[in-house]
Amino acid sequence: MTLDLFDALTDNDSPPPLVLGPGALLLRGFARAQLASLQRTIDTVTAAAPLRHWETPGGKRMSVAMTNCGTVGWISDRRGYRYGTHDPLSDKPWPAMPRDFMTLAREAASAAGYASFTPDACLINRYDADARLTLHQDRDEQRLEAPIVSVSLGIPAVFLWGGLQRGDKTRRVRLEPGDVVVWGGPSRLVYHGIARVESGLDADAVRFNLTFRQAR
Ligand code: MD3
Ligand code: FE
Repeated sequence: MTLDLFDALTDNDSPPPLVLGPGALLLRGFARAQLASLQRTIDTVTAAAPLRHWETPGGKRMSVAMTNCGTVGWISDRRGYRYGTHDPLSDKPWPAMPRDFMTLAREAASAAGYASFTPDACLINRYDADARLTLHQDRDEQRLEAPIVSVSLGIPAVFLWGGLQRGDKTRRVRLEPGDVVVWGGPSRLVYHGIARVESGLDADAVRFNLTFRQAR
């Protein structure tokens, strides 16, 4: 990627490029028309499987509130990170993947060149003004050949995009509501995180992020 391309990417006034990095495609505004209906679907899922702050294996409370839908969901506790079929809070299966979620994830993957994406898990993240997600890799999934599709809603965030080693230089990319990013191929295992959300003057404003994964 050239410096010019990166400058264009981070400049709100210029038309966005599609290629973020090898295998990583930013579909700016891809979900913009569906933001209100997606939020209603999130509210339905979180009524059945409430957002909660997982404990890390090291015993820290995550600042991001999380829940899942799909046949499996991502879980963290003192025993580690893993995917499981049931919500540990209720011992019930995670809510099924809503049809509008599945359709959006498949259309975005297809637009990015991944023809047969079939996510079995959707992780729902909620960020309040103080929430952060430290630099990490997503490697708890058994299907690393499948991409991850992420959808941003609510207030914007500063996304950290690193390399394949934790110490690699990170770049900052502003993710806005309606932005969809597809991360596959050589970018599937890049280190990434959320530096902060842009709450501005509204301390109660929140950001939601959906990540669609093929975990099993
Ligand atoms: C790049 N979520 O849930 S989405 C996560 O905004 C996570 O909530 C962030 O990182 C969020 O694990 C970032 C963008 C994203 C998601 C997965 C990736 C970028 C990725 C996997 C590999 C590479
Ligand atoms: Fe991640």
